[in-house]
Amino acid sequence: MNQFEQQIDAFLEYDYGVTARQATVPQLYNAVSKAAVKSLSVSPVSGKKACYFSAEFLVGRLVYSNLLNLGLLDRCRAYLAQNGFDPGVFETIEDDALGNGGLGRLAACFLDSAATHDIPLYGYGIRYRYGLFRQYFEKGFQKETADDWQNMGDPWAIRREEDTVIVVFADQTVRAVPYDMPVIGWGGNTVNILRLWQSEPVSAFDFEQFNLQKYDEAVAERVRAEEITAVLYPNDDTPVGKQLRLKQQYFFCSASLQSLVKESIRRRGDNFSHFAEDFAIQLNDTHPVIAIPELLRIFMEDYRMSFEDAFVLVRDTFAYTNHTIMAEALETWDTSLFLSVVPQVYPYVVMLQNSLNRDLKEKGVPPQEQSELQIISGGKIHMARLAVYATHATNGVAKIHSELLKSTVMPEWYRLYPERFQNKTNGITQRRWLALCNQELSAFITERIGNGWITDLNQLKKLEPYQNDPASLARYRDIKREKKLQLCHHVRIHEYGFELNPDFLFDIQIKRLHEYKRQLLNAFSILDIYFALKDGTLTDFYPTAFLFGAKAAPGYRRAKGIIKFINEIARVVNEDPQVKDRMQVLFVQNYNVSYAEKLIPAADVSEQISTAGTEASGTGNMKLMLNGAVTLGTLDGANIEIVEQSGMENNYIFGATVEELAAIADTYDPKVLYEENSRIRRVVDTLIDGTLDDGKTGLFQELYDSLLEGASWHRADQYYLLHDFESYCEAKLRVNRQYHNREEFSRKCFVNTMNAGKFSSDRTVKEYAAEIWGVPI
Ligand code: 26W
Repeated sequence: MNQFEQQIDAFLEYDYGVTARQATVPQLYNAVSKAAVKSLSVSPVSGKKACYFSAEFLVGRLVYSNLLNLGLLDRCRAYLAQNGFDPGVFETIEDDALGNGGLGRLAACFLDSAATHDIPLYGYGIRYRYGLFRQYFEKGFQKETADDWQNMGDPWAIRREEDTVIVVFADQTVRAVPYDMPVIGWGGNTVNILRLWQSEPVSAFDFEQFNLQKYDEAVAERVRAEEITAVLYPNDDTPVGKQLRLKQQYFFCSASLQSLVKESIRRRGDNFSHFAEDFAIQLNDTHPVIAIPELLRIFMEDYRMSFEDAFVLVRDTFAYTNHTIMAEALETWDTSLFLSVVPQVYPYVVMLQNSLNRDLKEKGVPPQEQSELQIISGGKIHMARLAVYATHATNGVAKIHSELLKSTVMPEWYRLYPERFQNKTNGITQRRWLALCNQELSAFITERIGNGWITDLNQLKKLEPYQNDPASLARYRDIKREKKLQLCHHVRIHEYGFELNPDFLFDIQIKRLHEYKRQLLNAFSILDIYFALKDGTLTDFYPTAFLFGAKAAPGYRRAKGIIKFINEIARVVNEDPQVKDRMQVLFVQNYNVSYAEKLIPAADVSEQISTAGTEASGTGNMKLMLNGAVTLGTLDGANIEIVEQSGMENNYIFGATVEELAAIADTYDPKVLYEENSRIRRVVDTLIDGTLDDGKTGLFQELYDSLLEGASWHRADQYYLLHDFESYCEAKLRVNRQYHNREEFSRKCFVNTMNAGKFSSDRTVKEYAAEIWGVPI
C-alpha cells in the first residue's frame, strides 16, 4: 500500500480507533482530507504576491476537486471501493456555501486557476459560521434553514492561532483568528492559501460576572464577538446598510491588512517604500473597499507616513472590480453609522475626499460637475467612488459591462481617469466545470485531442475536425444522455421521487432569483407553450423538461412570489394528463455548487435571458456552453462574447438590445402590449384569475402590478418582460423545432464546447496578473 492510503488508515486509527471498513462516512471524509493535506507543502512566494480580498468565496465541495488536482482522485475512489464504499459517498457531505452566487464563485475559480498556473494569488475573506441558507419548499413556498457547513468537520482548514490579530471597533474589540485552506493547483505543484478570518472574544469568559451568578453577562463578550462572523448576508442585490455588515467588512479587511503588514516587515523591516512592489490587492466589488482608508490609517498612524506617501502606496497597491450595473447595488454607508462603528477610519475617508477636491480643482472640473464625484455626499460615503479614486485600476467583468461602466454607470469618473478603466471578461475553471463534473465528456475530449485542455482550454479548438464526424457526434449525444440519466437519479433522491424523463429536451435556468434575470419571463413562456399544447395550436413539440434552480433573498418578496408561481405552474403541468408526456416543469430545491455540477452536464438549452444591459457578465452561461448546451439568450453580459466565439447560428439570440431599450425607455407602455396581445394577456392573467394559487398571500397580485402598474420606485415592467415576450417564445420554439434533428443539433452543441476556450478563468487570471497586478506569468 502507498503512502496516501497508509495515511488515511493512520488517521482513522488515531482519531477514531476504527479501520476503514468500520468507519462512518464523516470519519472517512476527515481522514481522507487530512491525509491529502498532510502531503502538501505550501509554495513560498518570492516575488510579488497578489491578494484577492472578497467577502465571499464559494468554493464548493473540496474533497473531490482537491483530490483531482493532486492526482489522487482515482486512488481515493479505489480505496473507497476496496473498503466497501460507493466511490461517490462523499457527495453526502455538505457543500460549503460561503457565497451568494456569481461573485463568490468567481473568486473560487480564480484561486483554482492561479494555483494551476503558478501565480501567487492568495484569498482573504471571512469564515462564516453559517453560509448561505439552505432552501426547501413547503407548499411551493421557499423556506430557509441555517447552513451548518461545519457539521462534519472542516478537515481542509488549519487554524493559525499564532497569526491572530486584534480588530478594534467603537464598541468592542475582537480577536481575528485565521483559518488557512490550501488551494491546490492542477498537478499539485503550486499550493496557495485561502485565509478566512473568524471573530472571537479577547477573553473567553468573565469569571467576575460568573462568580456574581450573572451568567449571561459572563458570556456576553463571546456572543458579541462571534456574532460578527456568524452568518453570510443572503442579499446579492441591494446593500443592507446594517451595522453588522459594516463590521464584517472592516473585520476581515483590517485583519488581512495587518497580516500583510507583518509579512512586509518580515521581508523588509519597517521600510514600506516597496509595499506596492510586494503586494497587489484586488477588491472584489465594494465589500472590501474599506481596506483603502484602513491601510492609509495603518501607514499614517502606526508608521508615521505622510498622507502623500501613504496615498501613493495605497493607489499602487489596490485595484477594484465592479460586478453590477444595478445602481441600487452600489454600496453607500451612512456617515453616522460609519462613525458609530469605525470612527478611527473616518478621518482617512475625509482625507481622501479633500485630496479628491484638490485634484478636481487642479483639473479644472466645473463645480456643477463635481457632485457626482463626491465620496462623501448627502450624508453618505460612496464606496464605488472611493474605490475608483483611490485605486490604479477599475474593471468590469465582460466587454459590454465595462463599456457600460464608462458610458452609463460612472461616466464622470471615466472622463476624469480614462486610463484606469479596463475590462476583464470573467471565466470559469475547467477543472471543476468539466474535468470533475463531466468525466465522460472529459474522456471523450482527451481521447481525441489529449489532455492539454485541462490547463489550456483553447486546445478545445483541436476538436474542429470532429464536428462533422457522425461517430463522434453520436458518442457526444450518448454522453449527454448518460449525464441526463445521472441527473434523473439525483433528482429522484432529492426531489421526493420526482421522475424526470431522460428522453426529453432539458431546458435549464439556474442562477440567483432576481427580477432582472427574468425567471418570470421563462415561466410565462412555459405557460404559453402549455396553453398552446392544450388548445392544439402547437403540434410537433419536442417533449421538454423545464428546470429551474434559484435561491431568493429571504426578504425579497417578489423573488419569492416568482418561485411560488413557477412551483404552481409545475404542479398544474405535471399533473395534467393531457400534456404530461410532452412537458415537465421542476424547480429543484437548494440549488448550489454541487447541484450545479449535476445539472450543467445534462443541459441541452442554457437560459440566459436577462434584460439587455443588466447582467454584468454571468458565469453559469460559460459552464453550460462548455458542457455543450446552446444558449437561448439576450445580447447581454458575456452572452455577447459567447456567440462571438461559437457563432450566432449555433445559439438562439432574441430580444431587444441595450440601444433598442434606451430608445424606447421613455415611451414604453406594457399595458398596450397586454391589451393588444392575447397570448401575453393569457399568461399574465394567470397571476390574478385564479388559475394558479398563491395561498392568499397577495404575492401574485404584486407581480401583476409590478408589470402593469409599476410602483413608487420603478416604472411598470421595468425589465421589459412583455416587450421581449414574443421574440423569446419564437426563439424557444425555434430551438424546439431544430432539436428534432438530433444530429444537426448536437453539432451546434459540439461547436459550443469546441469554442469555449476563451472562458477559462485561466485566461482571466493571467490578464489580471499581467495588466493589473504586475505579477509575472
Ligand atoms: C451589497 C449587496 C450586494 C451583494 C453582492 C450587491 C451586489 C453583489 C454582487 C456584486 C452580485 C453579484 O454576484 N454579481 C455577479 O457577479 C458575477 C461575477 O462577476 C457576474 O457574472 C454576474 O453577472 C453578476 O451579477
